[in-house]
Amino acid sequence: MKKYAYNLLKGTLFFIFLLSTILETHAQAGTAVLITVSNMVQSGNTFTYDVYCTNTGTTTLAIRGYSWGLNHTPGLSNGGTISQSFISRDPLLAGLPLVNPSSNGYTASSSHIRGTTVNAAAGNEVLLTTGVPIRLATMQLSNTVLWPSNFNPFLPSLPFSPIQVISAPGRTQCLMSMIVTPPGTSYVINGTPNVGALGTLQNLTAQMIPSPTGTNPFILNCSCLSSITTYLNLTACDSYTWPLTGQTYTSNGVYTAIYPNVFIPGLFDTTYLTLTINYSSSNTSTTISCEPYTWINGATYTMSGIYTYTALSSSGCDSIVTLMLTLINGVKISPKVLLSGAYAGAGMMQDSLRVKGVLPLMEPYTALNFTPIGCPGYTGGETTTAAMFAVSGNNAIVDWVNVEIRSPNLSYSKVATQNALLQRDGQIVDVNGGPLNFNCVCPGSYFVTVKHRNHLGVMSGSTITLSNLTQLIDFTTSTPVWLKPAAISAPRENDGIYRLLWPGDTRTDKNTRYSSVNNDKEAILIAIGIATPNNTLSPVYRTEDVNMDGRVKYNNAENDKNFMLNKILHSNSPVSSPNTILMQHTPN
Ligand SMILES: [Ca+2]
Ligand SMILES: [Ca+2]
Ligand SMILES: [Ca+2]
Repeated sequence: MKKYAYNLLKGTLFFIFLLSTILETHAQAGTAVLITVSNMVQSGNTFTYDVYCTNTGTTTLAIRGYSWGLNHTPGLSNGGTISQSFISRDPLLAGLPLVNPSSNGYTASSSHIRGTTVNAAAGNEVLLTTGVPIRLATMQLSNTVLWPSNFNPFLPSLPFSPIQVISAPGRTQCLMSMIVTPPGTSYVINGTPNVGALGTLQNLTAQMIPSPTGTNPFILNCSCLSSITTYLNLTACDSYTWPLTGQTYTSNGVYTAIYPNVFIPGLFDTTYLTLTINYSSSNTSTTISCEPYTWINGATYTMSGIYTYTALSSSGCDSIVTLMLTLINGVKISPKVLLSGAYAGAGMMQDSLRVKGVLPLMEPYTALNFTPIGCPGYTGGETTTAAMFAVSGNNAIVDWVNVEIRSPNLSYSKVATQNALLQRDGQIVDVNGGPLNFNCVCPGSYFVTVKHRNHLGVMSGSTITLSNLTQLIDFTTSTPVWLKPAAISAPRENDGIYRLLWPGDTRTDKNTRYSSVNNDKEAILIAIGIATPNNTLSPVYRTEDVNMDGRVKYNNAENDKNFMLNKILHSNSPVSSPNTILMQHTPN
């Protein structure tokens, strides 16, 4: 019995309704009451739950009677029949009328669970101390069959909707009969004015504790009751499409996915994704080079072009780099020489080797151990076509020659070489008949050398400025050529007007010698057979064919031995004899 409350507030009655959860937010001051439903405990085909009441305001209240209602999810009965009974309540409430003294408070047709008292007689009210939860009832629901498996009776749809304590058609929501002190005063109860003397009926909203989506949700018939909460950290480049949401994210953030638990219908799991987005980058560089260009990707480019390379940045994202490369297109030259062995006079040569069909389509110099130097991958081996050899007249091909571009410094090192074709008029062309293009040589000053397999080569007497405009280099005039130190023989043969390359180097060892060791005469004999010096090899393409008539002869008319000797004896170098040695005036 709470006489003090009765004496102060006799006859003053309030019915308190909390209309919505919004009003709950005002429940920290003034007059406010909170009803909570919690502590669901299952035992076979029964479960109990508690209903608590707390005076959450600052107004002193006394309770005279109370009722509540809960809607559960359809299907709870699982085909059976549900009944509800009162188990117990806080001993403080012993003076109030019992809950449901004459019925179980369950209505199957509306899935409604209800508890109700009648009001206590005036003077029997119970004081609700502010902030102290009082258990209004522990109730038990029983089913005639087992509950549905993994079933949440208070989870009607998604977990985002708070479990609402009831708004069932024809049913009163949670309500309590209250007495306030002091009497006869108007109060604002959760936003609704109440005049104590008249009394006002108001709805109360209860909330489930704990939340059905929390760590201990109301789930029947399941031992694995917890939702799964996952924290995920991911780093992606540019964007990330999260399979859990199907969304594509392009910026940093914490993203949430809520999705059904695969084991428990009605239970939802949550994953929090902390996403870091790094971005790809790209840039373009422009490079001009007159040499093969080796890029950051390790590749060496010998042609102008646009190249791209995809690397990984420090963040692990693509770093796309584009190279706009312009390569200088080398240098072009058009040298001119006359070979004494093939010389026909008047600045022209004969082309017996071509006429006799012994000229090879592939250059002979690589096989003679001339070192090919050029663009990356160049290994010599130039080939021409039968059509080139079908040309007659002044541009008919006499033979292959070897052309070198050499460094302007004293090393005279070879920068590039090319095997080319020599025309009857002395012009040297490439395998297609055009000027010689050294694609990988930068414009600049160079020495130029022309060599022949059985003639003594020459080098320009000074450096020549080369570019991609074809440079004529005429070794047939009196313009001085480079002189080899200590070499006493003339670098070229002088026919009075033209300069010719000395013939007779049958061994291709940069000299023409008729006598002594390693002389070029004996090579002729060896070629045709020492025991058969009168033999003739014909038609042949051989270095021993000094006069380039397609025959190798040691004796008799038009033999190569005497042709050689005749050139040596007329070399005047310094006083010619068969022992005179003609030297090639090139650095090597
Ligand atoms: Ca020509
Ligand atoms: Ca020789
Ligand atoms: Ca011959």
